[in-house]
Amino acid sequence: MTDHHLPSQLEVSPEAPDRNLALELVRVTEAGAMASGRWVGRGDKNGADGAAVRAMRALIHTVSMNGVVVIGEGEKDNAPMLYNGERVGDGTGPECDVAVDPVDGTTLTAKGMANAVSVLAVADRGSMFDPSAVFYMDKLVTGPEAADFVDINAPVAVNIRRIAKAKRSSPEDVTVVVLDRPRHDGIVKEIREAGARIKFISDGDVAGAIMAAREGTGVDLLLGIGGTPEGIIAACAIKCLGGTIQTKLWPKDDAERQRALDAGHDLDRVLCTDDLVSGDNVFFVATGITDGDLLRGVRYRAETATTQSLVMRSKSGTIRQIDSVHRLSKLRAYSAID
Ligand code: VTB
Ligand code: MG
Ligand code: MG
Repeated sequence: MTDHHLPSQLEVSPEAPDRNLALELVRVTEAGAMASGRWVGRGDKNGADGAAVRAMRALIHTVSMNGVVVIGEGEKDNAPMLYNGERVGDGTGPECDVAVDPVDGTTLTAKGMANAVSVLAVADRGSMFDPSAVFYMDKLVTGPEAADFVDINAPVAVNIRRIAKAKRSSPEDVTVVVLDRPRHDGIVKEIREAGARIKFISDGDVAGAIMAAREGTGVDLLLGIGGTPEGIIAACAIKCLGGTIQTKLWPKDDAERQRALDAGHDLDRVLCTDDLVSGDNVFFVATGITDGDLLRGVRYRAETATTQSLVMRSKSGTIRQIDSVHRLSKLRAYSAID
């Protein structure tokens, strides 16, 4: 007798639901957030960062992946953990690139200000852009509605008008998130002249990029110069959310410009989402450290800590928001201020 409920091999292979690595990765950013969350407001950004790094490194080795850190805590000499080139994961499964920012917003954490997050992204081996040549990049991020109408080489006013049109609104309705830095005085003026509104952030343009791409945040566009590693991590998020990130390397001085040219970079080239992370097998997770526009920060109570995380996968496009309750007595490792 044939059993009609048993699928044949052929039926299973192409369409079978596979594992969503992000659901394992989220434990790592939860651990990072819970550890650095103890440092909120303590005025010690290195303490906050170090706590997140140690907690994440302890947990990342439980994740079933064969990972290499390509965006991490810098070169081995300066950072003994989660350094570029470090192998992470339990060593099983396909090779992958790992980008980690244990705390995006160490100053935000040290001051107890909004939007500090712990982030981690994973993609196929060799798919992430190497950020080492240039420290900063110029960035433009917007969500799916307006993605096809923006161009980082166009004037700010043109992009704002096009976003307004795509959203059937007017430039006055558009809100742009910008890192509050003197280097942005020019674009701030242009945004104001175009009639749009500005939300300044003091740090944390990974969260800023997600706000620009995500529906319902009140932010339509991110503009300005921020860290190159954060640009690639943001591209991983955009891969999952839809929308676009367009960037250009932005050398901070002549020496860096020359090094980038010597390394073969074309500084006029626009690097878009797919140039920053190729393929469609990207996982992105972020856990809130402090309360923010995207995620609630870590809350501690007598017995428990709660976290909120964004868990996304490009292949399926699933966006999960995960609220977790952690029982501290069972999790001494991440709850200690060490
Ligand atoms: C941004 C932001 C980071 O650095 O990349 C920024 O996302 C880069 O600019 O949170 P500055 O050197 O002017 O700070 C951070 O603010 C800190 O890593
Ligand atoms: Mg950091
Ligand atoms: Mg950072």
